[in-house]
Amino acid sequence: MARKGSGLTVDRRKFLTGVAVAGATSVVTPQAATATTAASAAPARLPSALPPTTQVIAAETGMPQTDVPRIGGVAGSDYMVDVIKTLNIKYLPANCASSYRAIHESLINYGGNKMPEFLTCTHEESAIGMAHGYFKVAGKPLLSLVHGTVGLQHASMAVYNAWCDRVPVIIMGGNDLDAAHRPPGVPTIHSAQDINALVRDFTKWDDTPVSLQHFGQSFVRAYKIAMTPPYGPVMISLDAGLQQEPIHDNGEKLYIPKYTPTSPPQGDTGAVKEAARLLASAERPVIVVDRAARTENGMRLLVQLAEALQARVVDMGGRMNFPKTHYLSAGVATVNNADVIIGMELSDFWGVVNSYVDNGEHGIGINRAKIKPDTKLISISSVELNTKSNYQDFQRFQSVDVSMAADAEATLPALIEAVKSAIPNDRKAAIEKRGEAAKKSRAEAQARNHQLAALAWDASPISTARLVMETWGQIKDQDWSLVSQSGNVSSWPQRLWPMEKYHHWLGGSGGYGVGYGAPASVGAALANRDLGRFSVSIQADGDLMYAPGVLWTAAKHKIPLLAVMHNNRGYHQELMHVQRLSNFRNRVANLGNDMGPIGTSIMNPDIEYHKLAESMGWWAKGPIKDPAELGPAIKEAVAVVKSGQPALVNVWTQPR
Ligand SMILES: Cc1ncc(C[n+]2csc(CCOP(=O)(O)OP(=O)(O)O)c2C)c(N)n1
Ligand SMILES: [Mg+2]
Repeated sequence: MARKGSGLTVDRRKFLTGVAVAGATSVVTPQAATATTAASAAPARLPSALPPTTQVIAAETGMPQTDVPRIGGVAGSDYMVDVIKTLNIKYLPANCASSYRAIHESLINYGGNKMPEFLTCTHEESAIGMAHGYFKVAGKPLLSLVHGTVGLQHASMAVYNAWCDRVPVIIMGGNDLDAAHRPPGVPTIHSAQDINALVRDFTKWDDTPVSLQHFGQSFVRAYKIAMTPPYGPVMISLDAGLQQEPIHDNGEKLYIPKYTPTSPPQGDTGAVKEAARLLASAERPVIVVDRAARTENGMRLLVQLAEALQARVVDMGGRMNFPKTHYLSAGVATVNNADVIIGMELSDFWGVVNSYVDNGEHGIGINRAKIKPDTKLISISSVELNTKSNYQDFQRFQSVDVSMAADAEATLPALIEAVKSAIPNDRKAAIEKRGEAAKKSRAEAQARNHQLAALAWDASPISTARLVMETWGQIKDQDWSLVSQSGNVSSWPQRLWPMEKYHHWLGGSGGYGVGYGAPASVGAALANRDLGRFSVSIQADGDLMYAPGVLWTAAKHKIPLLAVMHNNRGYHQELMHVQRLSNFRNRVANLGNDMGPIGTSIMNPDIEYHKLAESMGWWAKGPIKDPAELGPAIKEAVAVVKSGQPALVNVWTQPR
């Protein structure tokens, strides 16, 4: 390679090799460029192209600077990694971005890519969705990093789902605040005054630390707030300068604040007593639960409360709250006859005790109370401690008789004791009788479910009941976990599978933002992998197509997951909306050449999901249209998953 002022002509190939070795930090000196070109002037000839600019000449011929600047001191982001490591966060699903390059570099080089381990994601929504699913199995939050503006914009729906589902996720967004010194062009376009504003309405807390010590406090505080029930996502804006600059010695010694978990809020003693009195003296008490069991222990406590009262339990399904196999497990219609209802962590108390019919007589909804006017209502809800104004996840206002702003699981031990001591001796026989009646009606409901499941058993495309039961037939001997059910398969798993362990069902998205199913399944499967469990998802077609790249992340990081597709070739939920409204307006729906109103089908061309999955490193099979082929295909897939790989079976299904 030419050296400064050597006067030699430059061999272009050799020069480029040199630049590549020197790397992107190489800088050339313009003086050298001038000297070299002057000395190597060739005989005049007609130009065949535009002459090179000064910069091009310099880049082609100049001497790479050998004294590349190095950091003088310890990187600020190394301290950030030290702080993060104290909280034992196992994984960091993220899509890379320059605005957080400094902490990225520290995490993988200084931190050794352990605790947390970086998981390469192809979309920010996938990263947050994975963290969401992971928490519901592991009970521990993950950290994600995003490009503060565009990355956070991509992530935002998944953040909203986590917010509505009361799931903690710690998000940090890179941002370059210093307008006078940040690089112009793209880094400036990707900066904002306040990136957190984008998600402020649906995060529990956010901060923008301006010093490293401030970061230390913010990160531990963010973790603590996220992990105090009601859980929720939190956001930290990470200034590029703060990450990149060395730690300044200003006489202050950086320290890492100690994290102590906050104990969850319990219901007030007087309110607990009053609730117990109402429940103990009720004729037909009903317990309704949604996100009541935060842990396995929550389930155990709910069984104790239900058995003490011989009260039926309606599980709204936000979590696995109560064993489906228990004789006191009941459907939501049970509330109609109740004289006392206790609702625990309900996302929609109004919706439990009222019915609403869409597209009513005048094109508007019709509301009807389901319960009697004198039915007493008790509520335990931690979400009341954390209400925000803008997004309407708090649902319609429901008046209740006893209202506790408290965590249900933390309140249950006191409530169980209070109920036991409030039951008078002369009521015990009547309470036992209630249990007998519950056993009978549950057996009848189960028989009805089996009859209904048998309908269209041999249909092609395959019925959703058959899909669900063929899957069950192949996984029942595993320590299985249904990590997600996207789309709608008429709740057949809940109706037919013997769900009784906390990890048998994880609940839905919370915010009903479609696209949750695929990433949340992968995140939950990751947590299950580490616990030695078998993960299965029922994967809808529409849900998968929002961001299918998460399939690649599962294969890349060896996350075993069985995805059985509910491929009804459409957005069936929306198909029904447009169809029903067309009926209401006395119009024949315009189907184009598809099976549903234009805009609601995913067909012509039909997506070959098995090929899509295969292209990203999955074992896959399909499309399965003949129900007789389904069991054997799933069996093969189960063997693959047990060997540690993800597998997808693309099944053509009935709409619902
Ligand atoms: C992000 C987002 N976009 C659009 C919707 C509206 N939406 C609700 S259900 C649904 C259909 C989803 O299709 P699929 O996952 O295949 O389930 P299916 O209804 O077909 O069973 C859509 C588009 C939504 N809830 N979230
Ligand atoms: Mg669909």
